[in-house]
Amino acid sequence: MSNPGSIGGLTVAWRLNAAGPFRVLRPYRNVEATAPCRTSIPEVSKQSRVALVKLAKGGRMPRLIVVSNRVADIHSSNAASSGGLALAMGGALKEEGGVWLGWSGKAIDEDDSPPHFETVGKVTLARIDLSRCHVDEYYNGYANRTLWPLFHHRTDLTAYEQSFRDAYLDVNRTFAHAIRSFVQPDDVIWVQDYHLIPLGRELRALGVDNRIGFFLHIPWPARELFVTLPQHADLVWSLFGYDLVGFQTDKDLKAFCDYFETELGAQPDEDGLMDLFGRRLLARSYPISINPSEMVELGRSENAQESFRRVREGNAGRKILLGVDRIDYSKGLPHKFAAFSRFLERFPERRGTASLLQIGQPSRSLVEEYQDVGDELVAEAGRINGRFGKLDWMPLAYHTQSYGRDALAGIYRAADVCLVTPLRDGMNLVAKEFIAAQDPEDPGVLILSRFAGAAEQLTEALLVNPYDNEQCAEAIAQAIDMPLTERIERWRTLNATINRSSLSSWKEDFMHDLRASKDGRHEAAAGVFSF
Ligand code: GDG
Repeated sequence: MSNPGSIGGLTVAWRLNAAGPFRVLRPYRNVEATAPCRTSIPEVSKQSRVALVKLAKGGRMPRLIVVSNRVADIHSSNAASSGGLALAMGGALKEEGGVWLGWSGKAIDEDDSPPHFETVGKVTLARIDLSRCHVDEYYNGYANRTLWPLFHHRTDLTAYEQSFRDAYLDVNRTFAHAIRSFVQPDDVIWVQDYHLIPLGRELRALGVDNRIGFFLHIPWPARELFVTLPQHADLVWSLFGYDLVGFQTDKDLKAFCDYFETELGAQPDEDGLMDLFGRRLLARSYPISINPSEMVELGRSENAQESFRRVREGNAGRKILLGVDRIDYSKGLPHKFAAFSRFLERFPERRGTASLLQIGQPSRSLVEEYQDVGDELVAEAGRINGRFGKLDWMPLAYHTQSYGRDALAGIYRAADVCLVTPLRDGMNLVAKEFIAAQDPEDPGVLILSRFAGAAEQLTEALLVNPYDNEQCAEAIAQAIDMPLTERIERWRTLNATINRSSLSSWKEDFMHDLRASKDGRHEAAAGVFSF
């Protein structure tokens, strides 16, 4: 709900804040009224181009070119920030050789830079610095204030600004030009996530005829909400620049197909192929996973043993409930705290017998809605501790520092119960990491939101509706009381599921289908297509 106004020459958009007892109006964005971002396309130097072409010739062809918003530091596998995507892409690239292109994370005063290349072994990292304006309007704007909230069904937080969309298209164009400068005929391009939906179309418009795949890490929204996006058809249509589009779950794929059926009267065939206006798109689901053996291996490390010991000793004689989430409104953290509070209220005899350890990794802190969630959690944790705490028991520990992946493996193993309760989530890798890290003889219990993509596969978890306080409080009690035989039985099934579809098989399945995909490409290369 926004209502643009003007204060002292600034355009100010207002949103309704429903957090408190009163609904107050406050600005969610302060931008100069005019000044769109400048958009000169950066040139890749001849020297860099020659070096890259040489590299391509020296390596095993064809190369994989991965493109994502950020390029991870794949040379440090234990970096606190290394998530599933970094590990998957880093692994694929190290194995096959190739290039990873994306934003460096730097905001500069000038226009977007050409990529800076860094090659280690068979992998070249290509990092682009973005102008401050683009960071604000593309990254903090269209990606994280428009697409992220909308795709997570938070239309109340979605900002529909033309300048955001313009910057989004600019940055996608910048990336496309950078790729065109070094792409070789047999290279396969794999584009990641919602930041880069139009990249395939931009590449086609530049005559890039390679195989190009796209994977969406977040959920695809319900049609009724998606159509609130101005120029929604253009965004969808731009996906026809790809040969293959992958979703996390069958549910997402279904929502995507529903859009075509209802808005355009088109339907995919049983293989997922869609023909529309003479172009062809293959759409399938590829649930992302983890490499379970990596989690088991990390669990044996010294840091894991140490964190395991410290968590257990700090909670001696008590059940340990654990949460590990990015601080994001989609993760349902305030709902989780409320469920824990309800658990303590409903079962007074259990006070002092269990503690919740919530690890919250700060993210997107320049976006106001994220600051709001962070503030709310600190206040709520204090309220719960103030209300229920005793001299020798703090019910809820809320940490915002990052842990190494090895330390995290030990923390997972030390927990009796893991609460993964997002309001909406593409997959959720924490749920899978927790299962993989457990002791097979004495495994913990997973409480999982039915709205996480992972719930489609992990049906032996205790599935809950995170909006239902009572049900979540009961699930906590059930998890704590669960007999060992039932815990083992559930865990075995969950672990078998995870082992059937690892991160490596996710990547291989997608790459296999992408390499096998054909045509549509040539028609797409021919034209500019937009609604
Ligand atoms: C998006 C989609 C989809 C967390 N704290 C620490 C830490 N983490 C790691 C976890 C896990 C990763 O971050 C979080 O992954 P999720 O899957 O839960 O969530 P998103 O970041 O929202 O990711 C999601 C995913 O993409 C992949 O497709 O599953 O649905 O939203 O790996 O372990 N890692 C370390 N220290 C921490 O303190 N090292």
